[in-house]
Amino acid sequence: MPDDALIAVKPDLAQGARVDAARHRAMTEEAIRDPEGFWREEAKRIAWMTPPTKIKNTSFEGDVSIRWFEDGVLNASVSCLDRHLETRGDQVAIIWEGDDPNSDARVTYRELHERVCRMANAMKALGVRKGDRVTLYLPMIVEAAAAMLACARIGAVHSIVFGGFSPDSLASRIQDCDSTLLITADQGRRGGRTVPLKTNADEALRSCPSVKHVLVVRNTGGEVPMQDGRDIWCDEACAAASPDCPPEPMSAEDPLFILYTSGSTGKPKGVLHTTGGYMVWASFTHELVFDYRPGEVYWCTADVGWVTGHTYIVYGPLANGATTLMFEGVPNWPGIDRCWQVVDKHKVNIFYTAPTAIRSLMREGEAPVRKWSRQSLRVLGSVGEPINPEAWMWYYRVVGDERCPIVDTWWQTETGGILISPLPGAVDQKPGSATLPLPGVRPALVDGEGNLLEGATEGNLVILDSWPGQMRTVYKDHERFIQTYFSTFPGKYFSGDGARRDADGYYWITGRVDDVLNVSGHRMGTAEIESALVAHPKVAEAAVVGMPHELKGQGIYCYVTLKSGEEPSDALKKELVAWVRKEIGPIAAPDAIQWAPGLPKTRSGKIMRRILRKIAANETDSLGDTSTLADPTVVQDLIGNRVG
Ligand code: 6R9
Repeated sequence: MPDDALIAVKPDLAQGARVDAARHRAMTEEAIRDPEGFWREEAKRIAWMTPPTKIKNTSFEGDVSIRWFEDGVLNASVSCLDRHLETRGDQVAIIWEGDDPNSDARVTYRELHERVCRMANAMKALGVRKGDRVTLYLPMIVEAAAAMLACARIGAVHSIVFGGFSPDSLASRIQDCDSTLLITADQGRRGGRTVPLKTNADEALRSCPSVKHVLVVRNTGGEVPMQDGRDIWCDEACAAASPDCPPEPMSAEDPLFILYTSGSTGKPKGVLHTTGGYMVWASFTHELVFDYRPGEVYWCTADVGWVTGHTYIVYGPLANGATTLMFEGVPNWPGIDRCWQVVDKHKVNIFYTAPTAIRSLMREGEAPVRKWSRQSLRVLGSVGEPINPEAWMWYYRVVGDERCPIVDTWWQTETGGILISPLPGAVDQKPGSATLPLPGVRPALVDGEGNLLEGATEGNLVILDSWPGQMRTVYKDHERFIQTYFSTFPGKYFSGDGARRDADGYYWITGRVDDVLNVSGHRMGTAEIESALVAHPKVAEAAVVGMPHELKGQGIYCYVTLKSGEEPSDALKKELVAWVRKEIGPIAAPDAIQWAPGLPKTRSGKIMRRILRKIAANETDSLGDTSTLADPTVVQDLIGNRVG
């Protein structure tokens, strides 16, 4: 697809939009010209006990200090709950759709408020105080959102560990932040199977002396052992607790949550977000990027165990008084059409998912999508990895019937919320491009030495100045924070991603820079080659890594998953090599293609290239940590069928 393929903003969308092109330009200019004034105004979108007078106090130099709205006082749960009671107390806050298509629930703002207050009081009764850390290990049930907000209510810092993580991963995350309380459930449900959360938690807690109590949500009703004195049923504790819980006054820079995320090296980092700036950013970006309008049903398919679930299932939508859909299940169970069935059932207006999900649905063809009306859909979103133009077009053409704009949202756990994305009513889209920065975001591209690059070019993606939603530190390790994000290019935040900027100033994220190949002195994004492969009609998914190559420095090693029904053959390999040569140029011709029935992915759907690089390099005795893989058996299969 040519770069200049442009899908213009539809006039009807621009008309009713929260932000149109003119407003987008004005906001962008204003935020650069007068950040203090701009953010002083935007801060009013959330509820303050004491409004801030000091707006921005940030430095990317030296010790790196980031403070926003620092003399403001607030409680995040008030913005998400209390302030809506008068205007929309009986509006549905959360639609819960169970794993089983016959189970769902609706919780109004008033009901959610009461549930949160009861849980907050139950936590208080167990001795949890402001500043204490509470780990959440929960399935996608309403209690997960309630527990987050209950922590916020009393000033406790939540740390969510994705329910698919192993007991070991849970234990190390509890140990790092010394949580005193764990909130979990008897079991979770996903794709018709149960997940043994309480049993996993028991195993983890053997090495977590800091945890004094465990609140256990009765979810499946499955039989689980309860340890006397330590484990308490959540429903009983909440029933006994008062529904009245005054919100704890928090300083804007008091921590709201910790979320562990893996970097390129070492153990997962505890990314720390604070209260005021994060809430402003969550609300601002959710409203602008999804063009959220009152009364609409909004569905983000992420899990609350990831940052996307924090900002775009709970804090952003609830701060904006939205109806947010929480889905317990998986996109392909009981049928491959589950997402569209849910869209029709709940009349979803805004749908936000990951490219990996789109590609796997695309693999099954159009019929399962066409079976459902999807008439309610208005805006579609993508997040988590670069979306190749073919998947983008399929999403646009088949899922959105060429009616819904696609917002390809670039951001990271560290950024708290979206930084680069089109706005549905303001920014023309280009398939595969995250397009332009949001107002107040100052991205730039730098070369290897940190020199700023101008115009249409390619380089390392940095951010020049702070935005309110930025992480403040690595929990208990500020040195690592500085080291990881501010030492490669001193004075600038380094994202770890590479990007291209075209003549229109649009950004095209090429992937992590550690995934960039250097073939005969030519730099190439693995995402570019993957995108070309996936554009072939027989290819469902592809992952490309570098491998040591005598002549070229690095050779191109491709793992290719074919669409169902397609047969692997040597002839097809040749065809694919020729295809990539044609799509990108001879320099991109793959040196090796391996058929991969499955790719090693984390449970959030990210391909673990580190492992693929090792297999390609035939260094399979040093694969490193594979504990975060969704399906570890995939790796053995790939090793057994290595090429070359
Ligand atoms: C929100 C989230 C962050 C990394 C990021 C980048 C990749 C996310 C993207 C994207 C291209 C997009 N990424 N969104 N790449 N286009 N729209 O995913 O956070 O889990 O911390 O991952 O994901 O490489 O650096 P996180």
